[in-house]
Amino acid sequence: MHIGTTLTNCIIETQRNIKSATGEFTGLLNDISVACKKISDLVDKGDLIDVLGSAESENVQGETQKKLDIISNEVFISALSQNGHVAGLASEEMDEVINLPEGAVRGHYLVLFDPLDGSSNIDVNVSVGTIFSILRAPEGVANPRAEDFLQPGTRQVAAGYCLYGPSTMMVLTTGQGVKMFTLDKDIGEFMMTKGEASIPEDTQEFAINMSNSRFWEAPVKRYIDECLAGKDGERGKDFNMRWVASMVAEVHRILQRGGVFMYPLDSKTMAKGQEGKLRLMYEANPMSFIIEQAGGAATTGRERIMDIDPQGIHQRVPVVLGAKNEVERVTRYHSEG
Ligand code: AHM
Ligand code: MG
Repeated sequence: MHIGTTLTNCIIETQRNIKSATGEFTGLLNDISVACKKISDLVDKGDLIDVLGSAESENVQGETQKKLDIISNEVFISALSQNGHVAGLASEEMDEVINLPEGAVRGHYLVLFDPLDGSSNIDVNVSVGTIFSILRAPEGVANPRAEDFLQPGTRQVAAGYCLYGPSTMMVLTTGQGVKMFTLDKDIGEFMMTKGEASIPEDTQEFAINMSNSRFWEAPVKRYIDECLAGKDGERGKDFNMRWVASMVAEVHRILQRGGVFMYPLDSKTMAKGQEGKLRLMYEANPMSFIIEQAGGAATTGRERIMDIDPQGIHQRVPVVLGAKNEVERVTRYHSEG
């Protein structure tokens, strides 16, 4: 597969190498790319078509929904439920898992997604994205229940995100490395612009919401303090910091130029009965799959994210991901207490 090939061709070529492939997975990735193109178009038009601002409703997690959260969710569900490629869907914006209407053709896959991650950024014209995780559906189940979706990240068949930034980019893994595609809006196709993303093992750049520092646990404080001490401290080198507040943009930066991203456990979220901010099934797991496939690592600080046995569709977990040596250091600090 060469730079400049279309996402569609790339998916077809991958399918050719799998003897038992039926074309269903290819069809599913195509449905996802169509949904992302539609969302990209809505994000582009923004205020021109009155899609910005709050919808004045709350999702299951008690977060205020933006108009575009709701519209993107509808776009994704409609693009994925009509072509017989999925058995069921689960979304950040929906309390329950989504079953297909009676009579609709069922496929063999389950897709979990966050239709518009980082949507607090949407009204200020900063990058947002769609994240998705693809799992196999259990055989012979017409209407999968939540339990059927609760598979560890290691069972993901594919994962990806679409970043709506200055360019719209689709980043995808099927477990054989990470490929990047840029949307050519003139011809409506995602074109491959990077065949093999790879994250350097070391870095001098970290991303964390510093305003939460007083709520962090000691190991995270220790790690960040050492980064801030720079050349004069333990690490003997200066660090730079970035925080977009849009996980898709942070992960994309790490894939492009390295770094470490953390949304650790903190006493603020614990007080709300939550184990972290980010959601395991449609944020942490797909991003961990991508990061690991690019040579990085992803843990909660205590365990590998993709090994977690999920307990709920909307379960939250602490996240530390990116440059392997940095993630290992943070994990070591947790084990040292
Ligand atoms: P969302 O799914 O409601 O958009 O929340 C997830 C986002 C992540 O993209 C980002 O890393 C984080 O929330 C930002 O949190 P904060 O506002 O605390 O900086
Ligand atoms: Mg999100």
